[in-house]
Amino acid sequence: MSKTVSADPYEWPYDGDIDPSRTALLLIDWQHDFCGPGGYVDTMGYDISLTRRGVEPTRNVLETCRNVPGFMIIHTREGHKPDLSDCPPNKLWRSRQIGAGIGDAGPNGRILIRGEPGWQIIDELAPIEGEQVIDKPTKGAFSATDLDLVLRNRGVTHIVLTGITTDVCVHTTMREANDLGYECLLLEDCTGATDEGNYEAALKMIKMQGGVFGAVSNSNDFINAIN
Ligand code: C5J
Repeated sequence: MSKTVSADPYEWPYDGDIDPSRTALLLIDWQHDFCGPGGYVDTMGYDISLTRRGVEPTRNVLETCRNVPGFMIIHTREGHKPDLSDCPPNKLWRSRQIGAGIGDAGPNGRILIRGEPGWQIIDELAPIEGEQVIDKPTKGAFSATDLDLVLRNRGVTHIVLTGITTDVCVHTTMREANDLGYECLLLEDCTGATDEGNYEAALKMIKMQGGVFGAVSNSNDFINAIN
């Protein structure tokens, strides 16, 4: 393969062709709690059509990557232990303030609790055998997980990000990855936020300073590049 992706603010990646053996597709928190009816985001009163709209483009990217030998695929899930021992008290307090208390009972079981229906990844993007799933009590996928170790063990140096929400878990993860030296690309139609202004701002922030956190592209350009 000798391919790069048309991206903003630079043709991605910075160091030449995409090498599938050194690249991972990251699917961040495609869980019912963040894009399904009765989940955490819905219970907070936000519009889940904004967080759902990346599902189809992401499915196309996922299917494409599944057909590229050696392309690592990693899913993440945000959630807490049933006894909430891994939930910081301030995170718990804030969730209660907005009427969607972590651990409270809801239509999809206890909100953001591991093993509950709301915590599951949606069927459209569910992991299949051989794909890694990283559970995290955090917004970023690197702190409090073994994601960095898993990536380094496979020699991964480049990460393509999809997921929800753009301004929270996706951004935090992209910033962590960038600080750790990973070369990052976010696919803008494969992500969504609970607020359109935050979505736009999150994309803009990535592109400042010549790509301070990496670059931004879209599903079509990425698929065309690796096909
Ligand atoms: C949030 C996430 N928004 N997955 N989590 O609380 O972005």
